[in-house]
Amino acid sequence: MSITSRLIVSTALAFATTISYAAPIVLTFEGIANNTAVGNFYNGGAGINYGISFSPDTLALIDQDKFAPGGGDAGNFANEPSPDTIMFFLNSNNAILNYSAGFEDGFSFFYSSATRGSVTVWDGLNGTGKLLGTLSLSVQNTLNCVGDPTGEFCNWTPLGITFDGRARSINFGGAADQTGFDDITFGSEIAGGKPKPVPLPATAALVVVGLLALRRKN
Ligand SMILES: [Ca+2]
Ligand SMILES: [Ca+2]
Ligand SMILES: [Ca+2]
Repeated sequence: MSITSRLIVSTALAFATTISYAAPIVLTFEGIANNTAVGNFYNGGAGINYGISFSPDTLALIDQDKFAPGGGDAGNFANEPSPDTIMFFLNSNNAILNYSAGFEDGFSFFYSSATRGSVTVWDGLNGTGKLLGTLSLSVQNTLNCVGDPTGEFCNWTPLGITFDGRARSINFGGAADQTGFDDITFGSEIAGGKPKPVPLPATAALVVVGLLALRRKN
């Protein structure tokens, strides 16, 4: 292999590294039973094991339209981003998400709220350490609504932030009881995650490499 072709190979590898990054993690809460604690569902439970745990008063809630009329104490919501399950906190003093491995770059979710509130991002576990960011929630749960077919918490707004450092916990205590969450997203400020980057087609990559090679000769 000549020095020229080694240079071309290293250029191609650099391209591959630049255009690939970890896909954001999105928690949809699908698969958790109605009025059941989220708890360790995503921490070695029945869901994907992300090492993400929720404090005890965190419940999954399923849209009441999924049940027969009068068929239980289910969710009064509509138009949830990923049907039919959302998450909410019963107790504002105990509304913590811990992500032991931590995450970077961004945090986001969809919410529907009947009260103003805030959600905070921390670099330590259990809402401790350095405050990395605050997301402010407004009262918007009934705005511009049509049901699916019914539910008063029918407007869901994406909300997200970017931050520096590595986050390990979220405190939802400023938004408990009157706020629903869905598609909680780690690693992106866009709720539900960014579209996956499209890898360069092989032919396009070869053209780029070829052009670089041509330029190097000049
Ligand atoms: Ca629904
Ligand atoms: Ca509904
Ligand atoms: Ca969902």
